[in-house]
Amino acid sequence: MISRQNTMTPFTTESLEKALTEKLMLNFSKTPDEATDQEMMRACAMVIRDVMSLRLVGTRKRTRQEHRKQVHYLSMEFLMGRSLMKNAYNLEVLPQLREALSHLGFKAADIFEMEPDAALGNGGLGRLAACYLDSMATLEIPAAGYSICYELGLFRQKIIEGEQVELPDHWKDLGSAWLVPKPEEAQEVRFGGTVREFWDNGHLHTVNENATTVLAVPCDMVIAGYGTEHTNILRLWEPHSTKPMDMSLFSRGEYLKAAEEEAMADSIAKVLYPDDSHMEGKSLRLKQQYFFVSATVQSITMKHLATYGTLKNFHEKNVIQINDTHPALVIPELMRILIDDAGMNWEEAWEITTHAVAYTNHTVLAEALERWPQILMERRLPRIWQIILEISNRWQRRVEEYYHDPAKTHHMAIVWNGEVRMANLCVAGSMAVNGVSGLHSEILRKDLFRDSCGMEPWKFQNVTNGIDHRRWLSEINPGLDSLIRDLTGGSEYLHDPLVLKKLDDFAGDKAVLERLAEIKRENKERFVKHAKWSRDLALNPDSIFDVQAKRLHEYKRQLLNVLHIISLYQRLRDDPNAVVHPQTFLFGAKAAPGYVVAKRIIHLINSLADQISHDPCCKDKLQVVFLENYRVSLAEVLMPASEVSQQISTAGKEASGTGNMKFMINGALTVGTLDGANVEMHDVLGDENMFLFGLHADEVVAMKREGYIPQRIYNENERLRRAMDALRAGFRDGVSYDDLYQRLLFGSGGSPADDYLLLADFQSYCDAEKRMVEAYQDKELWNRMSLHNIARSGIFAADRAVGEYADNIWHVPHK
Ligand code: 26Q
Repeated sequence: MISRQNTMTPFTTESLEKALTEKLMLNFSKTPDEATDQEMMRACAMVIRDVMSLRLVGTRKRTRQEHRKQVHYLSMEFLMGRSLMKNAYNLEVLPQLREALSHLGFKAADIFEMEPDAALGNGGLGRLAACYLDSMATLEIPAAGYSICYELGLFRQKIIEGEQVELPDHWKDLGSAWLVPKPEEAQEVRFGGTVREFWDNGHLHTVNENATTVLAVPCDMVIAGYGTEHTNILRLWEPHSTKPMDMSLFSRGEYLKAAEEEAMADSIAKVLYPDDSHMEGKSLRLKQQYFFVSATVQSITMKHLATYGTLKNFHEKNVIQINDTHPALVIPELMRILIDDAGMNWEEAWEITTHAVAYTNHTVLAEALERWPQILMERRLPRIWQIILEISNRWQRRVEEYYHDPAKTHHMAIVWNGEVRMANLCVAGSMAVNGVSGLHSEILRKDLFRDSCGMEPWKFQNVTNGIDHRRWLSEINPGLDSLIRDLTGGSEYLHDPLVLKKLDDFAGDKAVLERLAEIKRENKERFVKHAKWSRDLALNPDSIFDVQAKRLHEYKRQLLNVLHIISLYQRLRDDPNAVVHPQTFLFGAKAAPGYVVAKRIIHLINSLADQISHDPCCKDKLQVVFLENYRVSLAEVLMPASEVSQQISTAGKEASGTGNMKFMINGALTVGTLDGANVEMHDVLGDENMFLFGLHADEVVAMKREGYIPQRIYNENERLRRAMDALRAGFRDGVSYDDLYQRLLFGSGGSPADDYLLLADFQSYCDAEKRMVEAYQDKELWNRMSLHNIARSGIFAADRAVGEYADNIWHVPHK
């Protein structure tokens, strides 16, 4: 029995049992034997939250007293997943919680399973923000995350007759257990109306009249660090209409205004936009952005004023990190507050703003870069529009004076052709601009932002992404965690992920390699059980678990994976000995609801899965599985069970990737291109510990420049041609995929033929897959490679990445 109690562990099993029992009685008037799993989950959340809230008081007090600089991390997305196990882990009470629950007649696993994922994000960018919250708290950085309290998280995906169907995700029903509303800290956000300027006392004043006001009420989620009492918050803004609708108001104008405000408040936080690769200039999205940005900047500046009595030192005590351009309106909003509310002049306000804001870019895909119609800005945010225009004009003058080159003026412009280019606004208004992997940052410097970089080279930095290794290894893979503790002499790696390097010393130790294999086997069996229980799938644990789990996008090339599987299937039909080791290909992917091609690819994967599962010649040799509703909690069972990680994007397109790191740290081997952070994985692993293939980023550019003709490859490569022809004909369900075939060979819908060079990389990919299967035959070799992957994954910890932000961009001290 665990009954240790010190300052770090706030509970013994007994005290936790008592606290849970009390919570159940106080809140639900039930004893533990009367309570449902749901009620118990709520009680757990409340008890854990109480401890964290108490710690928050201490952290706040210290931050204020010591006048410490604060980090404000603004993101439209925080893909938090579940919190109960994570919080119990960070408070170091997870074993006590499991035991207490069992004493009270509950199964801990069932209670954890009750919790819905907080899916307030699409994918990589949102999950990154969540991992960084954990590291900022653990590194004892005074920080807060800010976003929107969406009513519905990312859609739930159902596969019906092979196709994706989207269902609403009502995460708040239980997920709200972690939220604490703070109505007394509400802020008013104004939309529309007109701007009136007037002189008073020799000062020009600006007021926004007849605006529609929405009240922003914070709902705070407490974030506890690991092994520290330091605690931060994630502040999610919830829109409310300013006043309750007054039916007795007969003044017509007032009545309609009230109705308008109510409608606006109701719509703003309804849904998270489910598209992570295509920018659409939707008015509601712009309202969402300004809503959370304005509330955040008002709340930060107000608190700063309360402590320091002035905003003149704002940039010395605050840094605002923006997660891509989505919160870019912080720049004009901070300018507005400094000028209109604090009475500063332009130069002074600009100096403060451009020393307080830092921008992280997450994509170079042209279609994903935010550009907003000027007309929308003018109407919805008239004062912000004026400020953007002034920023744009001044920036343009600087560029002209520096370059005297109209081409560069055009390229670097903020307002151009009736549009506001948010990336250029961010570059102009930030003190630092960073990419998220070495290659990506280089592409930003040399390509996307080359002219800005020529003028202000000091702004451009790299911070390679990282993942929360406590969640993505220790918490979800207890077998591996215990092996690491045994081999490295304790839990030091949890605070210092580079300690994992010690595992390299055991590369020649057969017993260690065998234990590693046993752990993987157990995790595979756990996943098989989970798949059986949750989806009634029958998986073969003796097969290679080969996984591609990520959002569905053409640049990520799930279709290349499919073409290879089709080809393998054809070989198997020709020759029953063609498959040397049984293989299971697992896919997890959501497609943006409006992305027709991505949805077709999901359908194709399901058609192929169906074909293979009905063909007796594939039995115990080949299986394809589409995992429905891929999300954080599913990734948590999938990663530890994975053996092969597919990271096969067209080189130059994937900014970093973070799934690649989660697979690596769980001992899966990567089949991948030299793209994003794969490049840095290759730097530490070498050719011998991963399966590289395909064109390099510069070769991709050159091939496109010289005129890429996929039909040539189709004509010359018989293996490819057969696979493509099968795609065109379709499978036993009778669905033809001629559209995808045409898109690859001739282009469609305005896209050039094979825009992502699948055909160019096909043969090289097949060769890499072959090398992978050969390596798998040599158990010892495979296990050693797997060990090296885990050993060298330490640099991909979020603690390292956040440490770099703190040192090089935020200039704040950390543990
Ligand atoms: C923009 C405008 C309008 C509507 C939606 C959007 C939007 C929303 C989400 C655009 C992009 C996103 C998300 C992008 C994203 O997740 N990018 C990924 O970020 C990861 C973290 O840095 C990287 O590892 C991935 O390579 C990158 O694709």
